[in-house]
This record gives sequence, C-alpha cells and structure tokens, in this order.
Amino acid sequence: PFLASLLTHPTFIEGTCWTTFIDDTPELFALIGSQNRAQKLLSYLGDIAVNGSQIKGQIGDPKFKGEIVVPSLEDSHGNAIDATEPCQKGWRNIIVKEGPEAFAKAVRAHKGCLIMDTTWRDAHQSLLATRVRTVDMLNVAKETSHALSNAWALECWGGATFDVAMRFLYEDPWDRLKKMRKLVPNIPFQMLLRGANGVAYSSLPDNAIYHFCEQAKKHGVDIFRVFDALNDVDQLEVGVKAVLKAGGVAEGTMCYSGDMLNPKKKYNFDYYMDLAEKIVKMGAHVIGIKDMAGVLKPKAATMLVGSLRKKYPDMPIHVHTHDSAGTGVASMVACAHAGADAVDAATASMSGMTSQPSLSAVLASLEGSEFDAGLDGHMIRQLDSYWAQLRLLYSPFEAGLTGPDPEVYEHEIPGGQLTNLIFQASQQGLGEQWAQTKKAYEDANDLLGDIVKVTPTSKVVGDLAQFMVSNKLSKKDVEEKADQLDFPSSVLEFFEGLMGQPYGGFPEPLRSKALRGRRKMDKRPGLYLEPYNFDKARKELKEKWGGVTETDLASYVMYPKVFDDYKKWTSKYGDLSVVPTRYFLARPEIGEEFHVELEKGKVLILKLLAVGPLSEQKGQREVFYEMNGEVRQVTVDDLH
Ligand code: 3PY
Ligand code: ZN
Repeated sequence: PFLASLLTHPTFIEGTCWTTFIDDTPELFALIGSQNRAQKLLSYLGDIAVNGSQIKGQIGDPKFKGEIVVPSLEDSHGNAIDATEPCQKGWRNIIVKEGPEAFAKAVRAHKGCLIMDTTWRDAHQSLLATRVRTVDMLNVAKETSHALSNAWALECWGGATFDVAMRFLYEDPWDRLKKMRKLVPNIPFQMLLRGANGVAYSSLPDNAIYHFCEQAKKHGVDIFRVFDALNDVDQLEVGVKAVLKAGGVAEGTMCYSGDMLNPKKKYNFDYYMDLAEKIVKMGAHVIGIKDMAGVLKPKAATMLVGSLRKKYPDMPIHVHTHDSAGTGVASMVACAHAGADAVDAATASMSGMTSQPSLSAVLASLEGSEFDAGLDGHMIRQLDSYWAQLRLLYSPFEAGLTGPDPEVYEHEIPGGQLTNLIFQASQQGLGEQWAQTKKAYEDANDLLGDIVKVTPTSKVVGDLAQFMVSNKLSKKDVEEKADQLDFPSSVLEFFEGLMGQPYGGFPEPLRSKALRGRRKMDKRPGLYLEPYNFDKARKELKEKWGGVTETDLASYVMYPKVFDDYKKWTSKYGDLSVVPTRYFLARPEIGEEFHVELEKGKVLILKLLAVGPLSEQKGQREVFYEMNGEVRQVTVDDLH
C-alpha cells in the first residue's frame, strides 16, 4: 500500500522535487511508520502463534477467553455515571493548586478515614508477579476516576512495577505513568520509592535519586511513599529530600517488622516512636507505616497509630498492610479508629492473602461510622467486576495460594516475596522444600541479625535461605564455614553496606568472614559513590539508540542492562503495550478476529489464518495472518 500511495500521489506523479516532497507529505511517511509498526507487530504475533508466549514466569494460557467487559457505572441511588470523560473532582486538585502542605492540612481537617487503592501496583505485584499491563489499567481508567474520586490516592507506580514493566512486559514505565495520568486527572497518584535505592535493589548516587524524583513528579506522581528497607534514616532522608525538592508529597515511611508488643522481639514501641520523630524532623508531609508482611495486629496498630496521632496532631498518618495472615481488615479498621487518615486496600478480586485487604470489606466495616471512607460501595463493586475478569486473564501468573498463612508471624516474609517463593517452590514440585524454605528464611534472618525485611533486604534473606536449603547448610554451618562459602551476591552487597546500616549493627564475625577483605561501608553508600555522570550516559544512549529522553535516561540509570534489552526488544517487535493481553500472552484461535489500536484511530483488524508446516532444513514455519483484509505472511523460527 505504501508503494501504491506513493506512485499515485499527485506530487510524485508531477515529478516535483523529492526533498520538499518529504517535508510536504508527512502523511506518507507516517504511513511508512505505521507499516513498519504493523510488520513488527506481525513478527511478534507470528512468533507467539508458533512458539507460544516467551514471557518469563508464565505458565499456560489465560483462563479468560472472552471479551473483557468494562462496567457501565451507576451510583448507589441508581443514577447513571457518564464515564466517557474522566471525573475532575478529587483530592489531587488541592495538591496541584495549593501544594503538599495544603493537602496535608486538608486531610487532617477531613472527618473519616480515606482509602488508597493499591490495585494498580501492590495488589498485582503481590498476587500476579507484577504482570498487569498498562492497557488493562487504561481500559478502566476513566471509570476508576469516577468510582474512586474521593480516594486518598491510587497506588499505581514504583516498587517492582518499574523494573518488571521493562524487563518482562517490554513496556516503558514512564509511558504507563503519562497515559494513566491523562485518564485520571483527579485522584492523586502514589508511588513507592525505596529511599536511596530509588526503584532499584541497592543504593545509587544521590543525584540519580533527585533526577528520578524530578521526572516522576513531572510526569504525574503526586505522593511518594519513601521507605528504607533497613529503616536507616540517613538512607530514607535522601529519598525524602529528593521528593521535597521535586515538589511532591513526601510520605516518610517506617517499615513495621516483628511484633512490638512482644518483649522478646527486637523492634519495640520506642523504636518506632523514635523513628517517627526522625521522619517528622526530616520534613515529611505524611507519616507512613508500611506493614509489608502483614504482621501488624490490631492491638499493636491501635497503640502505634494512637500514640502517633496524639504526638503529631498535624501530621496525616497513612497505613499500609498485607492480608497474609487474614487480619488485614481488622488491622485497618483498628488504624482508622485510632486516628489514621488513610489506609490501604485493593479491589475485592485482587485482594486478600499476600495482597491488601479488600476495599469493599474495609469500606463496609467503616460504613456509617465517623470513619466512613466516603466512597460509593455500589460503584466500587461494579469496578470490581472488571478486575474479576482481569484476574482470570492473568491466571498464568497465579502462585496457587489457597489460603492465608498463619505462620507469617514467624517467618515475616513480605507479601510480594511470599507469593514469589511459593511460586518457585511449586514450580520445582517442592511441597516439602517450601516448609524448609520458610524455616531457612527465619534462620537466615537470625544470622543476618534480625533485619527489617522488605525489598531489597528481603531478597538478601530469601537468597541466603535458598542458598542454605540447596547446600543443606544449617545456621551453625553458615557461621562456622562463612570464610569459605560462596555467598549470593545480594548477601555480600548487604554486608558491604550497600543497602545501608541495619539497626543494631552488622552481625560479627559473620560479616567479616563473609566479606574476606571486600570493602565495608559504615556510613550511607551515597557518601562513597561518585555522582552519576548524566552527560556521559546521555551520550552513550544517543550513540546506542539515537534519540534519548530524560525519562529514558532515568530508566537507564536505574537499570542499564534491562533498559538496553527493552530497547532491543522494541526495535524488533515495536511497542507491544497496545496489544490486548489475551493476544500478548497466547496465540489466537484460527479465524478469530481481534483488534490492535496502534495509535488513536489507527486500528489493525487481525485474524490468524494458518500456521504452515515445519521446513526441516531451516526449522522455520510460515505464519499467515489477515491484516485489515490483506493476507500477510511471516517466517518464524520454530523453537520447539
Ligand atoms: C517494593 O519495594 O517493591 C515493595 O513492594 C516493598 O514492599
Ligand atoms: Zn506492600
């Protein structure tokens, strides 16, 4: 068609000068662009037709095969809600017009307990290996802007989503953020920032964190939940200061570990109160409590939130939990009663167990009380009907959890990691080994000095636990043979001090024995690291990939190799974020018609016609698709 358009174009026929022809007829070159994109897309679809999905972590095909239905909303009084345009009403208006301090003040003045919906970030990170794709959030974004207009925020970015988007889904996390922002202008967007680690797994130079926060704020993040995996205040402060500089709402967060009411445990009430004081002094706008493993029981929640409420009457308090043991609703209700301004929950179909407690359940538990969350339960349920379908669509990433885990109080594995470890154990058919892994996790934690466990330190404990199980090492063996063992790299990085300083210090002599002369940082790593050389990286990227945007650069700083792989992939297959998930994850039936909207108004109508026989010599197959009525053919290497 391009050649046909070219040959029949009047300017071409008239034979006017070629160079101005390029400038004057952009429509033809846009056509080459989309032809190119269509061809790349076809290679992906051809590949999946022959080889099936190559997405890491995927087991089998989606259970949901129908058309995903986006609900038509109506409120609890039976009034239809017009969601053709996004809702404009919401808490974000205060942040945008009046700034973070005004937001904090307005929240404090508000009666009731607000809810942050984590469905777009932590819920799928904790249940579906972080695999939910941009398109599936965008498809329900306008409806969400209406149904959740009074929410504290949507947690929709950061944490593992940044890495996974590029590494496994071949999507640009910044593109996700920008597109979501357009469709949800009214609800604050919250992200999870791992303090001086940014969204990576160990510390980066301070200027890298500042650059990242500036970009995140600019492209749509309003509230930053900043934590440090060891509650190292120096590390935490880097993140909080970077958010303040970028103009975002800084939620300075303490990670809740252990059981502060148990006198035998390391992290007690005074520890948390002392930490809160430091967070407030840093200039945070909000105090965050992050119960990443779901071990904050109602009584402790009441005491901690109640005491913070009394001591800091002007500071909003926002609590996060996981429902691993099944106490999530009870704990969040206790927090609301004790004076929390916001608690976290996820839509019912994406809630429970390693995810957050159910939004509908928290809502119902607070309904009609002075802590009412101010959301319409009817609309929330309608929105959930969408996520019920999505949950089945992403069935290939389920970890196979069947019930809550009452042992979480012992092993303290964070929600997201728990799913991950169960998945790995079940993959290897290791029912027995799973019990051993949990026990080894406890032992590894003891060996490391009972550290706070959340990304990236939870990975350190998990890696050490798996190392112990696979090498059949007891706690005593590790202590005795530490100077000969080949520890996982995350463990060595932790011992070096690359993740900050643990409360109470590093375990000795284990640290020195394991490091065997490697460097030891006894202050925050940012003080040792050279500032990131942005000019050099810009140049490198330009040479490698042509153009470079500031957000590309920010991705590259966090994950250089992952970014390069992502770019290679998109050069080969194009931007696949527009492909509906069912066809991204599995081949279509022969003759089944489906649509891909490459860009607004540019829709491809596709049908798989046939997969040809294997050519023995080359190990390839021809795949035939119908694309907008024309038969197209691609040759695909058969990997079987
Ligand atoms: C992350 O850092 O990704 C987390 O979700 C920690 O809980
Ligand atoms: Zn979490």
